[in-house]
Amino acid sequence: MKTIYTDRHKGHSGNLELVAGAIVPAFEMPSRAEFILSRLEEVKLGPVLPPDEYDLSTAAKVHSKDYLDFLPTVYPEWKAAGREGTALPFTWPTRGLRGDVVPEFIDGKLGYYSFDGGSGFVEGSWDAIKSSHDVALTGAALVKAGERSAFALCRPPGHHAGHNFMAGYCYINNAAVAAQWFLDQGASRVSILDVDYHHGNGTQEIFYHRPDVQVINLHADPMQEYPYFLGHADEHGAGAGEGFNINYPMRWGTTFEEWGARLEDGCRKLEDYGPDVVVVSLGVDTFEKDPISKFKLRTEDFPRIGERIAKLNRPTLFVMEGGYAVADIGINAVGVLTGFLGR
Ligand code: Q9C
Ligand code: ZN
Repeated sequence: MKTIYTDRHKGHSGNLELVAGAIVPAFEMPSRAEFILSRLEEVKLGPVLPPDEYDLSTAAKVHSKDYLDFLPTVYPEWKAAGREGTALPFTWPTRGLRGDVVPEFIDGKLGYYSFDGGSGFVEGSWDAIKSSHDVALTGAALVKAGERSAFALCRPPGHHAGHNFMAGYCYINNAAVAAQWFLDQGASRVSILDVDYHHGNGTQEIFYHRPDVQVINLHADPMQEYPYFLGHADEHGAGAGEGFNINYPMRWGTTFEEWGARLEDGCRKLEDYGPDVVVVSLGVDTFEKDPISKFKLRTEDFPRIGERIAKLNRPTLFVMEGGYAVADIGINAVGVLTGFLGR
């Protein structure tokens, strides 16, 4: 399996996030991608290729133009305001407030275009965000060109980013952009299978009214876990998208016994849908030792995930999402991929 990777993610470092009553170093850090890269080299997964440059025309079909215009301006405007360190929002347009007027000043814009205080910016963030988008599309192009599978080693991740907001370490929704690109290249149906611990609220929101992308999410119950405000079992899609969104919320403490049964159910629904291509939002924060998560998957469970996905027998693009147990992230993420390859 070919991997797409670039060092350009490394400038997105030293970020802070707002969590549990404190501003702390972000759990989403450069070493995550480096551990995955060294593990896949260790097991000789396959060639590692740099991304090609893509314009944002496909991204503009899943994100709003004003949001995409905003992202590269964040850090320059932050500095112009005399600030340094991490650009973070601290106020948000909640229920009953004006959601139709974009503020002029950077603090207002950060709040307008975000869902939480988990998607900070530093000097190199935009370049990393753009490169992560390019990594996903380059992986998609390999699959379109006939590869059975490819691994987009994206950083930062994407599945919490919605049509016009960043959230949870995510800015551009890489998996959503890749799915849209497959459709634009002639696919009639794409399935996104999101196995990250957290619900992929951004992906769900983007495709909720559409029948051409089936979105299947296995995740921690939003009654207990971030992102809290989306991801319940009764969210089936709406309008033309009715029936094409499927959620499997699970309680804290869930083990592979239950998780694997939900994966089996989701895979059957995917087979019924019959997509031309599968995009896997690959998070490994379901791991028992993940520092921000509360599922109990073990290292030996991850290859089983890959094996089941391989049985779908569709062209498959893996897009990296979460996973914060840095010492084990390489073994677990690459474990899914070697499981998929049957070795
Ligand atoms: N103690 C992804 O996995 N913060 N994003 C939760 C942390 C948000 C995770 C509290 C977690 C976002 C891509
Ligand atoms: Zn996650």
